[in-house]
Amino acid sequence: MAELVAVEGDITTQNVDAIVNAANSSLLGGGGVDGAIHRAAGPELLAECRKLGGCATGDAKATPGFRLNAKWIFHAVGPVWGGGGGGGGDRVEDALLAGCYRRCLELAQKHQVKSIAFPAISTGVYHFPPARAAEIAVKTVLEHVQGTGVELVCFVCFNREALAIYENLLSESPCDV
Ligand code: AR6
Repeated sequence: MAELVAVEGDITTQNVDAIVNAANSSLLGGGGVDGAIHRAAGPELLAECRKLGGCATGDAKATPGFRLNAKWIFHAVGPVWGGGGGGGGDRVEDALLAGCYRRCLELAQKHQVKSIAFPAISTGVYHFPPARAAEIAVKTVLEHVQGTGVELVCFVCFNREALAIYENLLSESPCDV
């Protein structure tokens, strides 16, 4: 049984077993949530990331959390909005974003993570529309969390507007699955 919640705050200070990073395919750091996580985790994180050889868009790779409260960081690479080609209602970016959430839940199962916090992947400099991204995030977690052993999924929103989107979605969904 997993509970889904939304909170407003900074993902680097969450008391969970694993936090998810919105990384780029080099996995060598950047701005936004990626920069904040590298600053908070310390320089050991970059050294560890160098060993991973990058990561494909829609995939995720794990490192220790180093100086964070979280034991694990799952580095997910979201799509750049408009970067997936195609268009219309069935965009490549949607599937790639869903892949990030699905792969993080697989990593959570592998590493016996009971609680995990996600940021709103791709909704910053990658410009994925926030409401569409949140819908994909919640739907993908609801579809894939069962059987992973994860008991708490926390969507960490960086501002009140993002929080309102998630609260609205979660009020319409079964939040205990
Ligand atoms: N805690 C929680 N959420 C945050 C935090 C934080 N400390 N900081 C920002 N956000 P972004 P992306 C929110 O740009 O769009 C990096 O340079 C932010 O408000 O961090 O996936 C990487 O290296 C937004 O809603 O990630 C990549 O190159 C969300 O996190 C690229 O940016 C994601 O914004 C990835 O872009």
